[in-house]
Amino acid sequence: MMLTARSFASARTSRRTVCHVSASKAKLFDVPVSNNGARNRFIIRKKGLEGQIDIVTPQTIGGLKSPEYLALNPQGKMPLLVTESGWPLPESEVISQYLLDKYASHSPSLVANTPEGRARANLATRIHDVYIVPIQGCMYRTMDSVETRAKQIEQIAFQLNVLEGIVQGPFVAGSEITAADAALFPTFVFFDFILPTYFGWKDVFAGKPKLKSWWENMKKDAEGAKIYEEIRGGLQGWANNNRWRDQGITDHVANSAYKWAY
Ligand SMILES: N[C@@H](CCC(=O)N[C@@H](CS)C(=O)NCC(=O)O)C(=O)O
Repeated sequence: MMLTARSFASARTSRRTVCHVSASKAKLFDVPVSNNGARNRFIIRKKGLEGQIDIVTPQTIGGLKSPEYLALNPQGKMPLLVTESGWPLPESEVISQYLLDKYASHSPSLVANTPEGRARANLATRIHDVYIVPIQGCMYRTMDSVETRAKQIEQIAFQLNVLEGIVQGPFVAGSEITAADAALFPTFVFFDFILPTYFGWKDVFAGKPKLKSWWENMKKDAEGAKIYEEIRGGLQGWANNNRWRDQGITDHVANSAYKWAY
């Protein structure tokens, strides 16, 4: 994913942060449009951990592909948590689970209170991470093959139906918000913004009443609303820069030999 021009903190503030907090305050490297990192931002805010963890853009140390960042995360991806002891921990779901564990005494727990609830949350997160995240770029990245893009859009439609069968309501694992809601919701902001506008979908939630009701519940949540605004703001920035035209996506979707809308 491309870095958005918007950042959480001004470069000046962030440079200052990098200098003085390294030994005492953890840092999450992320940007507003990043759906994977949004699950960690959601947890940090829900648990009120802003005093313990700063959220800063990777640009503060030269960007995702800079030697400084790659030394911390060789994958060159965000999010990345650098703990208070200076340990770099990548991978958003691993970071989420670490935050739940490390800050278990900060409510809400964001963990379901039955084995079945926890399994349901883990299942939804796993479906999202294994079958959706690796292909989400088909919605907004340049791709050589129109056929591959079309197959991946079809796969997203399929996985939405799988998730409809998993979500319990009102939240993924039942009555309480868990880390699974934090993981899925940001990606649905992508679906909701991109699929109708650029791929001709009428309604991402058509025929999926459980997901529809969950989506509305999440948008009403204070932290959910904040994530919604952050990601939509980033996507709107991409739209304003004609991203979908310039990445050749509009041309792909104009090819009526393939199905794009579900
Ligand atoms: N499995 C990783 C995926 C991380 C990922 O793909 N992050 C995106 C932003 S949401 C990224 O850093 N993209 C930049 C790139 O790949 O160059 C996770 O869950 O943290």
